This record gives sequence, structure tokens and C-alpha cells, in this order.
Amino acid sequence: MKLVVIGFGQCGNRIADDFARLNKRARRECGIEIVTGAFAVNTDAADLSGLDNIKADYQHRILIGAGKTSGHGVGKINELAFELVKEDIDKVFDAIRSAPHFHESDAFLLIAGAAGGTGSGVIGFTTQRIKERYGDKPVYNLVVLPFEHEETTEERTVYNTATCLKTASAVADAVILVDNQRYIKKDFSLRNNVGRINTLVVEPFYNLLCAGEEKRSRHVGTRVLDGGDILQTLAGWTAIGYGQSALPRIRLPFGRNRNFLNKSTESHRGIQAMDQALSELSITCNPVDASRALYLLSAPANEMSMDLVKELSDALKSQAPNAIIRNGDYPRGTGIDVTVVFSGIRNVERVKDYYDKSAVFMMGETARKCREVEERWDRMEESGKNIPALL
Ligand SMILES: Nc1nc2c(ncn2[C@@H]2O[C@H](COP(=O)(O)OP(=O)(O)OP(=O)(O)O)[C@@H](O)[C@H]2O)c(=O)[nH]1
Ligand SMILES: [Mg+2]
Repeated sequence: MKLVVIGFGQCGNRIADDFARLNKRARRECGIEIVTGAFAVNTDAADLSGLDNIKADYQHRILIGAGKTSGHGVGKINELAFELVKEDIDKVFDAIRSAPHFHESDAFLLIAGAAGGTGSGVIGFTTQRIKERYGDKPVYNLVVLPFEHEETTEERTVYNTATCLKTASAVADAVILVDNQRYIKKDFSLRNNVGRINTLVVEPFYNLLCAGEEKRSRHVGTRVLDGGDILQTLAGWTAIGYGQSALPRIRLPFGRNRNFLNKSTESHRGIQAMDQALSELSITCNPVDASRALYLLSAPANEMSMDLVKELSDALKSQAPNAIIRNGDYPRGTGIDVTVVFSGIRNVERVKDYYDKSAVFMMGETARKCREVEERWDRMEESGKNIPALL
């Protein structure tokens, strides 16, 4: 599957930059393309210059609203970013048109951090406009939720996140949720290392995108998971997970390790990788609420068997009994890797939580605005009290 990837704001830019890196890796390791164009859009010129893999010209690193912000960002005010992108949306379309293999793309992936100003204010509007212009290609959003500590230190965090989620879910074909907080639960040192979080965020997409593009027959699976399976799976709120289980370094030659003991070890490793994928989903959710799911098993060809595929299918079905499940195998790599996607999730607690908290914020904000208006009125009355009225 081939994607056009566009990142908005600093978080979106950096993750899009990591997708551009994945594409270089796919070219190097498999001789294929999985990203037809990678672009970064920002109101902040400094953020754009800090990227490594997205081409460094103005058609790939797109500065919007420069006339109003002089390239210094919008300081978390997502309404301002929304106004700015409306004026500069043609820059994004010009960039998309310039991508040489654009016609080969299967879908768009737009990425933003929900809590900032630029990404949060721009992703929804751009999704809507792209859908109007390129109706035949789905547009997916990947939205990054903030760390918990940001909610207490920055007032706008909750409001921006809620408005971003609401807008994205109204316009995008699917919203893949990535919760920063979940990554530091795994490893607290990640709190100060968003670069490492980004690597973990994009990694599950590598096999998923490569599997259907493989050209070499020995890497083409028995049941190929192609772009069509992914397009059919992605809808609404979505979570993605990835697990790996290493294989021992020294292997007996093929044929000598196919006894039942080795088979059970192989199943055990596969289940272990799936367990990890399920426990490290990008957002906390209950798989019972998912209406669609898929898994991809990637491993050296002689490590995959029908038994293993059946065991993984059974394991996923027991987790997500209400989901239509698609699956595939990808004979590549040096360990047993499992990628899992849950989509069409009917209830995500974290989203509901942001909507609830934001309602409280807005009530506080509205009351504050009313008080301000009253105070201004009082001050004006006070100033005019000695002026005679000609009545
Ligand atoms: N995973 C991840 N999260 C990030 C990264 N950069 C920022 N964030 C998170 O994204 C949110 C802030 O969004 P930014 O992308 O910095 O903001 P912006 O869209 O540039 O908006 P302004 O700077 O306000 O114009 C916060 O919740 C950060 O924790 C990143 O590289 N990776
Ligand atoms: Mg910024």
C-alpha cells in the first residue's frame, strides 16, 4: 500500500519525517516504495528546518501564514491556525500535485499532535479539502494525544485536543489514535525523548505497507495482506499495535526442525508476539468494541505454518468477537513479528474524557469572557461618569 503522508505542526512534521525514513528503508531493503510523497506543513519555520528525511525545498516543507506570524507559529491558538490554512491551502495542493508518483497512491495519511495549535487547527480542514478534491482516495488521520502532565501545565491542551478529535472524526475516513502517555508507561525515559516515541509509532506500519507491495516471489505470502484489506479495515476510531519475538540465532537447517516440539515453540513465539501487540496498542481500548480488525504475521518462510496462522486467528477472534477479521502472512524478516489493527471502535474512553473535560473548560472560558466584558463595561461607565449628557 502506498501513502501520501502530510504532517502538520511540529509533532506531525516529525512523524511524517519518520515515514519518509521508512520509505528509504523499504527502498533499500525490499526495492519498493510505500510513500509516494512526504510533506511537512507548519506555521513555524524553525520546526520545518529541523527535519532529516523530507526534502528540504519549499514544496515539501510548506510554511503557511507567514504574512501574519512571520514564521513564528501560532502559540497554541488552534483557531488562528485554522484561519491561516484557509488562506494557504493551495500551497498544499500544489505540493501534492508535484509528487511524481501521486497517481499510484492508495490513500492519504495526515498527521498532527492534537494538543498544539498548528497541527490541531489545520488537520481537519485540510482533510476535508483533500476529500473534496480527491474523492476516490481515503484520507486517514493519525492524531497524537498529549502526555498527562501537559494537561495540568497548559490550559489549552484539553480544549485543543477535544476540538482536534471532534473535527478529525467528522471528516477523516479513519482516525488512528496514538497516546503519548502509553509510550512512557512502557519506558519512563521516553518522556524526554519524543524522537524514540516517533520511531515506535511508525514501526508497526512498515510491514503493513510493504507486504502488499512486494515484488520478489520468495517474499510474497500465501495469503497476501494488500492495500485492499487495509482499506476495508480502516474506519472510524482505530488502534494499532506491534509485537516481536526473536528467533534463536542458530537454527537447524530446514526439514530437521519440523518436529512437533519445535512447532509448539513456534506457536508459542507467535502468540507471544501477538500478546505484545495487544498489550502495546497505540491507545487503550477494548477490542470487544471493534467492528473490524486485522493482523499481519511476518517471519522467515520456514517459521510460518498453517497451525500458527490458525492459532493467531483464534486468539484475535477471542479478543475481538464482534469484529470482521482480515489477516495475512509476510515471509520476511529475522524474527516473528505481529501487527494488529482494531478499527471501527465504538467507544474510546480517552476521547470521551477529553470531550467531558473540554466542556468544563469551555464553561470556565465562557464565564471568564462574560466577566471580562462586564468589567470593561464598568470601567467605561466609571470613566464617563462626569461627562454631561445632552438630554
Ligand atoms: N509523539 C510525539 N509527540 C509530540 C512531538 N512533538 C510534540 N508532540 C506533542 O504534540 C503536542 C504539541 O503539538 P506540537 O506539534 O508541538 O504543536 P504545533 O502543532 O506545532 O502547534 P503550535 O506550536 O502551538 O503552533 C504535545 O502534546 C506534545 O507532547 C513529537 O515529535 N512526537
Ligand atoms: Mg509548533
